[in-house]
Amino acid sequence: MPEYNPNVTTHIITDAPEGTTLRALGVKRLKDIPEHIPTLKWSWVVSGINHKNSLSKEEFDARLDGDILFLHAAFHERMDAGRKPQPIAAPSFRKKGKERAAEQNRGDGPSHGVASTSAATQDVPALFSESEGDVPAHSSRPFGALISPPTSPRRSPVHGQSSKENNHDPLAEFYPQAHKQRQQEDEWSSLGDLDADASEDVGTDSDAGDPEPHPPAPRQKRGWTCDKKEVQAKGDCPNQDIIDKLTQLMELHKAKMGDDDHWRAFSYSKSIRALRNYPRRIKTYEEARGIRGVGEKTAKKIEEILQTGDLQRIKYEKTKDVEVTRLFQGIYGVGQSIAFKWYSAGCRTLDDLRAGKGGVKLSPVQEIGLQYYDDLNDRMPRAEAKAIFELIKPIALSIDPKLYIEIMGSYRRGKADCGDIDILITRPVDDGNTHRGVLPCLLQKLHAADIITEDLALPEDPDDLEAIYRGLCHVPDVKGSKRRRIDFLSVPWTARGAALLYYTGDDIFNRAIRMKANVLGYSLNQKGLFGNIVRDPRDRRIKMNAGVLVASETEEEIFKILGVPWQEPHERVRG
Ligand code: DCT
Ligand code: MG
Repeated sequence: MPEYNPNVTTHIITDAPEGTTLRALGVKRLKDIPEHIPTLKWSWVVSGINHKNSLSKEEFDARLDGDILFLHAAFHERMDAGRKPQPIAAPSFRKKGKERAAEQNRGDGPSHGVASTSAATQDVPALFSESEGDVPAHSSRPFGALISPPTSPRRSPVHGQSSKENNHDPLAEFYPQAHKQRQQEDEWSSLGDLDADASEDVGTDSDAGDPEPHPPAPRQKRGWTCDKKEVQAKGDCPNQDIIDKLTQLMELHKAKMGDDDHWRAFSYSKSIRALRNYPRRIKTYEEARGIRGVGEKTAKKIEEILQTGDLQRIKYEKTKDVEVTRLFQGIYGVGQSIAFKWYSAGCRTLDDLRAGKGGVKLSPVQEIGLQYYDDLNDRMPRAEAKAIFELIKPIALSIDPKLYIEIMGSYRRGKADCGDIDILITRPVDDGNTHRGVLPCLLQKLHAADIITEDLALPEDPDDLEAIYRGLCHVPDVKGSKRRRIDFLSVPWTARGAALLYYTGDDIFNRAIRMKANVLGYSLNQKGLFGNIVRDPRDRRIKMNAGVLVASETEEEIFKILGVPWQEPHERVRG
């Protein structure tokens, strides 16, 4: 949430000391926080990530609802907070009160429920998740259920118009929230494979844990990232050298699992964001200190960079564990905690892993990742992606000439190099047929043609119209051709526009357009734009198909309804 609002907030997540937390919330004492809102440590969130798959539904619900909250209480004084029912009349469902609170807030702005002073989940639409909206493949969203967009579409004054046609952008006030979401997701992604017990109580004043030096500034009227075609080029920032050094330091902390590394990385990301928006070259410590989001310790580091052009702390933090775990995280399917596990088992090199040193055992997918380590850490030239796609397309059309097969991702955005090949498969249904069964047949033919070489993830039900396949491919009959990542995405014909939009990206553009959709009362995901969003009363998750489908067939109609000016794929570059 951009601001703490006790009428809407369901949980407060903080790993910061009491003073910092109170400042972030804008309250004087812990007592000022209502008893129905628990104040929890990050470990509560992580406990859900770690155990989601192994817990029974009851156990998992208990983690969400009260019973074990005290274990993760951020402050002793608030141990029991949240374990008593809310003081809002809620005759039929325990959770109804929160829903009602969200409804009450609906007229004022976005109704997200988790307030966080460090890092918490944000509203990330599910990515081809189960019908109840599970953890998306591209991002981590363990407790997305706690966060709800409004349940009915609120028409904006600019509904259906481009913001260019209407000079006033009524959504500009939510722009800072878009930045926060990205920042918090970045924090999540640093957890990598998500089995890490990465969170610790870092209740001490950390090196970089700067409290906000000033009260929140008035909201800036800037508009939505997705609405603007021009984006400030990286090189245009007058403080880029400072940002680069602080980014290095942030990445080093992200790669560590020390008590307060997570918090430090978060703090640096906040300062970096503030510096990106600062229009002038910083000249002094005082000037740096005066920027909202830059605290005392970061300002001192900025001063050091200004005076020496360097930051000693980077050398200090560049330790063996960081180096090794980074190396291990380059293996497909390996995140931070697995990398640390292997490091702790005594492995220091890829050869150590190959030899199974310290009893380390890799999964079949990690084995493939290790075998093609260099290939998979390399981006392919655009021409290679094109060549592979041009081999695949005729094979697909030989199965069914009416098939629609399109390459998406960075290739469709016109990028000169691609990390992988993202392919959409669907088929018009006007003749009464569908593409059911095409994907398994195509995969089998691509294996036979030596284009697909290894499978990484097969669809649960390959005959489903909606399925994802992940694997490796290469250009056959070319000596030394590298292994490349390839994804196939099969979707129903009616969902092709939403799928194209999502898988074309880029991710920043996607995030911005989804947030804009949420604020307008819709939910946008790779299946479509939905209105009248309803949540499952049992677990508060948004039912994927529970809303009313408003648009999904073409990208154009989705843009139009959301009031986003049409942009060609190559114009959707925001990252
Ligand atoms: N996507 C997203 N959010 C993410 C990751 C991906 O919305 N966190 C969307 C946008 C791009 C699309 O999915 C395909 O994902 P990738 O293949 O990972 O990204 P890409 O833009 O194609 O970049 P790359 O060249 O690295 O593959
Ligand atoms: Mg891609």
